[in-house]
Amino acid sequence: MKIYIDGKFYDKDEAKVSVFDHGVLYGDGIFEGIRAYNGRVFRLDDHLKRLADSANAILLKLPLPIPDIEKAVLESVRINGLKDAYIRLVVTRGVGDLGLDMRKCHQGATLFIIADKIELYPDEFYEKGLTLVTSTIRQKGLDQVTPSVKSLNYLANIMARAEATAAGAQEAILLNAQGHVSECSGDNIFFIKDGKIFTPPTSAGILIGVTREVVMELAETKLGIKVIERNFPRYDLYSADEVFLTGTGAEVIAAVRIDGRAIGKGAAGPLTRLLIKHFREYAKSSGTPAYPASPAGAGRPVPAK
Ligand code: PXG
Repeated sequence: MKIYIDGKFYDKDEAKVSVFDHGVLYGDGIFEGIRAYNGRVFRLDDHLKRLADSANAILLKLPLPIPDIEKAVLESVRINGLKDAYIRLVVTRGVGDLGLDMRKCHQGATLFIIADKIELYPDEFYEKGLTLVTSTIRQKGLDQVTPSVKSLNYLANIMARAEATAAGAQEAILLNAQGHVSECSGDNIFFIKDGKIFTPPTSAGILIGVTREVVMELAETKLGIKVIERNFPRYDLYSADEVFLTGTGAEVIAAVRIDGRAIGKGAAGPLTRLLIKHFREYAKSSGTPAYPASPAGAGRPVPAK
């Protein structure tokens, strides 16, 4: 495995950052989790836009212009010979003396990219659905560093996930300070009631998921259903016809048990199944190619969206 760090590729054992990196010392940095399907990087433009927005929000100057970061991502997939991949892109504040002052990081930000094989939920989870619990940990408020910044501070999410694991569940729901549902530890959440699809708005405190946006588009274009963004309490999940999660890792996946209650019929529902199907078809047929197109015209370059 070759890992990109600041313009060079290193073997896995040699790929290291300094103990003085403020990403390590303070969690001062941002990241993206991206997927490639069959040699094409899914929604790369959207991920890089979100990275730029996160950087701007935390006053971090990216070490490279976005087009150069895009090239580094594609090269990382290529050099590792990957077709289906999970790409982890991290930008830290870089090396600096001890202390919170970001001006200590004179050398500027560090960018590293890991491109690896992807680990997925077993197939049966897409049929049977996931079990969720509500975490005791509250979502960060909008008056804090907003959850829309994909920052290196994931402790709350990690603790919430540990609560889910301890309860025999796969994911944890985070309520915000108002008691509204925001999102899960690593996924956005939706519910379906009477043929309508609902999801929390960005003002509930969520990561604006790339998969969330794709699913909202697919729901509209393929199912003819507009997704309604509104605040809602857990009650709306308990009494929903279907609940599903979206995320780069999980894609679209049903949630069939929440806090001990069965949701709908207790298995992946019909609209969720349709969305899973449309999402997979779309994911396979789109994305930015990491490899040059073959001469026969197979795998012609496809626009990034
Ligand atoms: N909410 C949170 C808190 C997330 O971390 C999502 C929603 C879904 O966003 P996307 O853009 O993926 O649709 C996430 C995404 C990892 C990993 O390595 C985590 C995510 C994505 C990919 C990998 O744990 N979280």
